[in-house]
Amino acid sequence: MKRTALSLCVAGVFGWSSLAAAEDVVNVYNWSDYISEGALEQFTAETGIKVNYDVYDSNEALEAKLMAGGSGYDVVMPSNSFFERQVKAGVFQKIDKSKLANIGNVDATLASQIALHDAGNQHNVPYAWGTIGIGYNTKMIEERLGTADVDSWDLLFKPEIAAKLKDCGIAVLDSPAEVMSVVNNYLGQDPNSEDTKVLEASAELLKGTRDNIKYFHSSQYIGDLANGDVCVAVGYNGDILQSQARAEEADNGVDIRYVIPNEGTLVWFDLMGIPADAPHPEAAHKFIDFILKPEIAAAISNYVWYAVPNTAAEPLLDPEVAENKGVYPTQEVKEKLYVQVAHTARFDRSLTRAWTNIKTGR
Ligand code: N2P
Repeated sequence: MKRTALSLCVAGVFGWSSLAAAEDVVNVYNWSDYISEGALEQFTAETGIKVNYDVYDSNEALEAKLMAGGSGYDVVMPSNSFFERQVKAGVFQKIDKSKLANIGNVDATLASQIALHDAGNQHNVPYAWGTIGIGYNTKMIEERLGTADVDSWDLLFKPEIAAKLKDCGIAVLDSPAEVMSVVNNYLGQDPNSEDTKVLEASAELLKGTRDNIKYFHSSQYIGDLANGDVCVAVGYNGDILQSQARAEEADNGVDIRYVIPNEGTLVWFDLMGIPADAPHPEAAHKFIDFILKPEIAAAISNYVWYAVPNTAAEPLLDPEVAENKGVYPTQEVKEKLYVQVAHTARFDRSLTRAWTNIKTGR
């Protein structure tokens, strides 16, 4: 699933300048496990443009590179709340929609929500969207809790319950802004709160269950859940469903389920943007337009188990994906989802400190 054609670190050292004039290459930096097999080869076959593809698993890591400038990337996919402040910081250039023959395929309802993060959607085209929830191994949970029906964040946030799962392994996303918003929401607070007292209370809650958590990482749990090396993962929906599919394929007796807890959770949108200093903006527009093709968007959704905001792709979705409530949630569940807005830089510093303390058990 992963494809790292050329190390962008090497490219960063030597610079892209010699390639800048010729738009026969595009440097794409995307989330890991987030594209269908063969899509990049198909793009190259159709356009003659070679794709340098590299992956990340953290908004914070991506943002550090973008804010520093000179990343060398042509297309990147931050989540909405991060995109919002990156636009404000001048990270992105405007997208020339007249170059996108397939822009009409974008789901208009979602686009109007996303416009709250980028006025007029001038700098973004949405790639995919999803939720954070709980992935778990039904057998291991049933053995320890007497039931495989999980419907609450209590599984993690009530230390007396989490302690029973410590031996089989709990993994949590290493994603401070997202995970803390989930904790705020669980505690009945505004998930977007920047109140220091709220941050302290949420940090305390996590510290209280820290000892039960095996690790914080934002992609390792896909393999670990599928192999039975962890029994619970607080993760991204599609990654957990990929893990479920991997276990089924391996026929290894591992049964994985994804649940959106009834207290509600975060819904995020990953948005394609072209950095202001992108060396190949023409090629970037072509890549974005390619992703918007109905058959490509559908192939991505079918392969990675994330929802795509592409109306024309809907008829092409596999029924097991289209009808999966973990991918395309019901209206009732949608009403329990909240959207994250951009944090101020000041709050972010407190959040980073709190998160480091939680992870290191201080
Ligand atoms: C893919 C994770 C994508 C979702 N591995 C994060 N927004």
